[in-house]
Amino acid sequence: MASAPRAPLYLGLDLSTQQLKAVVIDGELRVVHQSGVQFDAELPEFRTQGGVHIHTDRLTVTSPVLMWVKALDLLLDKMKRAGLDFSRVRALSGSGQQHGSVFWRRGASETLKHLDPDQDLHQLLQDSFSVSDSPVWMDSSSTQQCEDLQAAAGGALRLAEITGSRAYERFTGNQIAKLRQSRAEEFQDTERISLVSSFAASLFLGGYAAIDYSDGSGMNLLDIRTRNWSEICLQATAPHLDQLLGAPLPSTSVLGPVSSYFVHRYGFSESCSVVAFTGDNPASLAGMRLQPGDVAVSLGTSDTVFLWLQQPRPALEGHVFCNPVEQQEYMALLWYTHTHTHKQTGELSGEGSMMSRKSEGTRLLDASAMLVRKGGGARDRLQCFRCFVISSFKNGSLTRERVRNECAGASWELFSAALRDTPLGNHGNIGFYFETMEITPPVIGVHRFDSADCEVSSLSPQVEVRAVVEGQFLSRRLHAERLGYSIIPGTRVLATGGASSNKEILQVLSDVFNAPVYTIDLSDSTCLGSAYRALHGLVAESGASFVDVVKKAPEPRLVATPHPKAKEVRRPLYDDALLASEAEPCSRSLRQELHETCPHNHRNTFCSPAETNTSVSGDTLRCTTSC
Ligand code: XUL
Repeated sequence: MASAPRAPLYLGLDLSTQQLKAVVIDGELRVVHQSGVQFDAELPEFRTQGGVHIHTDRLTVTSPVLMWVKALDLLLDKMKRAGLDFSRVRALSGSGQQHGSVFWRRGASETLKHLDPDQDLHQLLQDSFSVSDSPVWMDSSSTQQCEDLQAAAGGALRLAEITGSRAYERFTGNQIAKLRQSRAEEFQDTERISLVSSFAASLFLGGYAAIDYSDGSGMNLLDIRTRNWSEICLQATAPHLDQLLGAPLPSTSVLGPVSSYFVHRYGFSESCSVVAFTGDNPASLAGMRLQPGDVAVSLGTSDTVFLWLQQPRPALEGHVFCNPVEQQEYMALLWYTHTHTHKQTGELSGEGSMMSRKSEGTRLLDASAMLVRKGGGARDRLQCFRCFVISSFKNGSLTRERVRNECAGASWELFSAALRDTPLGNHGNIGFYFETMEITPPVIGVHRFDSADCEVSSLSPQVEVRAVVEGQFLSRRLHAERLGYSIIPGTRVLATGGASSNKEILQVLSDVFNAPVYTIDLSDSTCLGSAYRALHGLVAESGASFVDVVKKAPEPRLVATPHPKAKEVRRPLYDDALLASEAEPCSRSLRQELHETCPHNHRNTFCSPAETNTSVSGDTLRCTTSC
């Protein structure tokens, strides 16, 4: 049933790595409009690949901030041409790729306040950024800053206790520290630092938007208990940083009405509310409406696995994020089990022995219990605690696309046909495809193995297609299991993101997880989650819960059930090799050095107990390739 002509609408946006998208829903939660702008194809003047520039060091990854602004001009023009009546939009919210940062030049806040509706935003804002190339989540160039921050905070664990995560290169605080050191002049000229999400919200507000707690948890700067910037982290990162960041706010906050620029240029109502924008992963959680026992797999530029666990199993990798929809909850709890020991901090004794790893796990469990205890008995809270676990994988859709281009004539139809024509288990052929430094696990390398578990340099095109998809999903499943995922009656795998519209890929997902796979009608839960959050933001202050507000949303659709033989397909080689690759107690910087100094000149190397030893900075590292 179509909505009444004047019925209110809610707009959700997502500024992701490769595109800017919008979804509009009505009060019945029906999708009434969708639009998008692809950066590479529709804004070729910025010369991005997959929406980013990868610099010559292969570690620095940025996106032109003006490309994002111009994409918003294009998107709103498209929506207007498609006949969307902006005056009906009661509230809008959005999300951005997590961790990325925008540096506003001195004077930009004045410019934002007085935007001339006769001009495009990208013209008006062309001089408003002190740094034109924004660091994004794919960047892994701030290892030194990570080590410095951990040392200042009293170690990786202490930092995790404060901010929810040990130091990660892509996390914004470490990117800010790197920029302050390497581009002092631009840094001096900076008036405000936004996340990608709060940057997009600022455009709509006509003023600087607050960073929300949930996206703010991905910066290594927010104290997730006090929900304020951590003094220790601020000081270790940059002087007067709190002034550059502004005060963080709950993710459900209404930030204010839309700026008069949008009222005059596009016909928005003056009373349209801007609800705080958040990160793409928190927004996706909102869009998928995860339930206990579910595992959600987002198949986008990065692949992300979200879990809702009643009892998290301690592991050594992870992020705790504040919950984006329920103010009193934490969204993500991810434990880490492998030791990124930074020797300077003297954090682990016993050189990563099983004992020391076990005790680190226990300490993390204690830290979590401390978080959980807030406001109630630990046991009770632990049981009702909304424990979302997130693992991020950098080698997602870009890797699948590369294999599609090389092995399936750049056609998704041929890619799907290859999956149909090859059996589950791929006759024992398998591959690891970590083309860029992975996040989980932090390794790099492409390795293919035949049915005799011998490393081979190539596989036939059809077999390669299945190898990449099975390999990726086995890795996702393995990490999910290590975090406590197990199939229980009623377990659902919820798939979202671009590749979730491909039936054959979802069949492999179902077979590998040995559980039924469901999708929501829209392949993109992030935008939908933003539209839901816009609606919820209007009533959150009065105490309405998110679950109640979205209960009318359509149920996910069953799209694949596991093959009866799925249970029998086991990949011990894959599991062993991946677990072994993570057991090595060496720091990421050493891994990178290894990459450069492998005596056998291998292009693709990663740490693992294998035959060959090589010595870097006094630490024993190993090259996995059979030399
Ligand atoms: C999450 C992460 C990625 C980005 C992708 O920590 O780095 O999932 O959010 O946009």
